[in-house]
Amino acid sequence: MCGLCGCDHPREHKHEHWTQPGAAPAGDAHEQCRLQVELDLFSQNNRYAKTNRDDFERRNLLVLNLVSSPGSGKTALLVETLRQQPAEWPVAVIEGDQQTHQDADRIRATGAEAVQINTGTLCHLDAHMIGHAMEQLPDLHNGVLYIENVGNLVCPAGFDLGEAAKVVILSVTEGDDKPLKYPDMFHAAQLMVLNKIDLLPYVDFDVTACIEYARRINPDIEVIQLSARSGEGMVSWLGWLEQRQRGQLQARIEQLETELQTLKAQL
Ligand SMILES: Nc1nc2c(ncn2[C@@H]2O[C@H](COP(=O)(O)OP(=O)(O)OP(=O)(O)O)[C@@H](O)[C@H]2O)c(=O)[nH]1
Ligand SMILES: [Mg+2]
Repeated sequence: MCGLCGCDHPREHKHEHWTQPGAAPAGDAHEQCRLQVELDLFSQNNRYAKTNRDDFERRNLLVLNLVSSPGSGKTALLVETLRQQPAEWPVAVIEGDQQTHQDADRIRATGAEAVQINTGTLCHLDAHMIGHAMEQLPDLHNGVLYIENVGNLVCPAGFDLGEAAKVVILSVTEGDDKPLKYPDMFHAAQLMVLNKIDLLPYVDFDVTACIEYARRINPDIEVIQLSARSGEGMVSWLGWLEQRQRGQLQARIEQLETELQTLKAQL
């Protein structure tokens, strides 16, 4: 049995391709096995994501998956959002980090409910983890669920959690070329938040170029510039959140009206 992927292929098959991507000859048994494991992983995740999405729709929850490299300001943005957003919005946060409960503690300090997921060696949240985290949260309806993913600009791009949108946060200290270097994430996101704009006078960051790079990857990506520290631009972000909630509510109303018509037709 193969000790790497657990398949039944004989041990003598070579595994160079695991440490040297692309080195495996086409059709290699273990390469096929690895691809199958990946396919199974994604299709299983997609099944859990669909269950989550159905649940979120039923509760009329706007669910946002905040993704970025470590330290871009995801938690800072969430803390500021929770302080400034209308008090009547029901809200909860799922925090993903490899280790520690620090971010969930920062969220709870605002008075909001938060669940911390520690992923250990994993570099991303997956849909199954979100389903379990939901069981630990109060029964939330007609509000917003923020998911702060593990700080990583690569892996979280490939995992659907059942969210309505991925929001990629890029801080101006990271360099304006990131959309080109990590295209999957910017392709998957519906909104790019450019954070830490209070630091623009001190860093070599070309905002126009960055937005052009992001739209080269994803022509439809929306952009909001803000500073979670100074509060500049927060109005645009809160407006975007409100608009998304209204859109979601409208879609839910239309869905219920269609279901009602179907039921009436059966009378
Ligand atoms: N100057 C400035 N600093 C900021 C801003 N937003 C966040 N920071 C700082 O950036 C650092 C990282 O912020 P976090 O909110 O912890 O970043 P994060 O993305 O949640 O980090 P991870 O959870 O570790 O991935 C902290 O020291 C924040 O105070 C901002 O708009 N301006
Ligand atoms: Mg954080």
